[in-house]
Amino acid sequence: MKKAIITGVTGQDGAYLSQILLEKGYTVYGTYRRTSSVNFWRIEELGIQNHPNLHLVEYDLTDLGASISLVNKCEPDEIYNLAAQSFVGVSFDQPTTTAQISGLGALNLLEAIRLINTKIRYYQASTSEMFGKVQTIPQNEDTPFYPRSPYGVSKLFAHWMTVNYRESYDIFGSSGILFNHESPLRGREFVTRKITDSVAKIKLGKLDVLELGNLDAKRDWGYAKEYVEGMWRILQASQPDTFVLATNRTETVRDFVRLAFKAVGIELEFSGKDENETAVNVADGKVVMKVNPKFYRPAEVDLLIGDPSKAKAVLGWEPKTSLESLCEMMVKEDLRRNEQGFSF
Ligand code: NDP
Ligand code: GDR
Repeated sequence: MKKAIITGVTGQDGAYLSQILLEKGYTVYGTYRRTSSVNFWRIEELGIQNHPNLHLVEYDLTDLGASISLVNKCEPDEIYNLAAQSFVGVSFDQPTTTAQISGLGALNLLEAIRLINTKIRYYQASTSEMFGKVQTIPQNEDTPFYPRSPYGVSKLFAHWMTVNYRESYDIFGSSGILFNHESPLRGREFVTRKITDSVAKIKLGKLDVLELGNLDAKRDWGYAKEYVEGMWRILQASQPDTFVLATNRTETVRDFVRLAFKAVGIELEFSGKDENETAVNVADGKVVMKVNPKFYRPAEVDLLIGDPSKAKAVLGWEPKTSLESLCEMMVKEDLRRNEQGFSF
């Protein structure tokens, strides 16, 4: 039976990856941070919190000693480093913390592997945010990087450290450059879930208006559950390497708003431009979405669209869920949660 450490088990990907590794017969050590109120709502929603092969371990990625003792104690075959300060917007307000967690944190784990057992396979959660300012489309493993946020810069450090430890110490360090992936377990600070939760509340009469920032940003959105399967495949490959996981379709934030309202039967009409843009419900003329510049970022990533051909060719991985189905799934779950009087 294989043993895996998943850092960030309380996050979206950590929860889904734990679920699929448990299904594959792994023993999973899922790490969570000590806070005054630890929240396990995602693994509870997936019904795996009491799985006999899931061990929850307290751990902070920024602590080198803790990283060494984690790897020492668990003796894993594989480590999936999913923990991060993952919110791009916050990284502008907390750049140092972001660099310590999302950048240096990865190095702590690589050091632990180098010191304890170089046979451990390591997965680094890299990101399309490393491409940042668009240079070529679609983006693939050879596209030059140009990060546009402290988050993107920190992740680029972790990415290159993974490559460097692979080349320097022969460690099986692989990096998945994943484009945005969403699900009903997505945090509510991210735009898709913010939209689907707000649409559910508007439909149920609990909210009047959804406020958003830049509606012109284009993203390549996939379904998180399929992407964590891709992470696992990346570590089962015969060689350590770097892979892009994406859908190769890009849409604007505005398009996602339209889709989400459509999922509850509301047709929108958009008018105005930039910070004056609004959308009304065609049926009753009420404003249900408006732009609030407080959600703008100091520097934006305008257009992401990934080319996952290498992952398809080498790993047999490809995305299956359309953006329409993903959006409907998220809206449906948010309607259920809001009807039942709770929403995480
Ligand atoms: P989440 O924000 O949902 O989860 C992040 C996890 O990291 C949480 O469990 C969080 O714990 C944990 N964490 C944060 N700081 C620390 C720390 N100092 N020590 C230990 N754990 C910590 O992210 P996702 O699940 O969406 O993403 C998973 C990974 O993939 C992240 O590294 C993200 O940057 C990256 N990524 C995500 C993409 C996406 O579209 N989702 C795309 C590309 C990359 P807590 O619950 O306590 O905050
Ligand atoms: P992103 O995701 O920055 O791509 O990072 P997010 O959903 O936060 O933003 C996507 C785009 O939407 C625009 N936007 C808004 N974003 C938020 N959060 N809130 C708003 O109100 C809003 N209005 C418009 C943003 O400006 C942006 O252009 C995610 C994270 O999961 C990262 O950890 C991951 O690495 C990347 O995806 C790939």
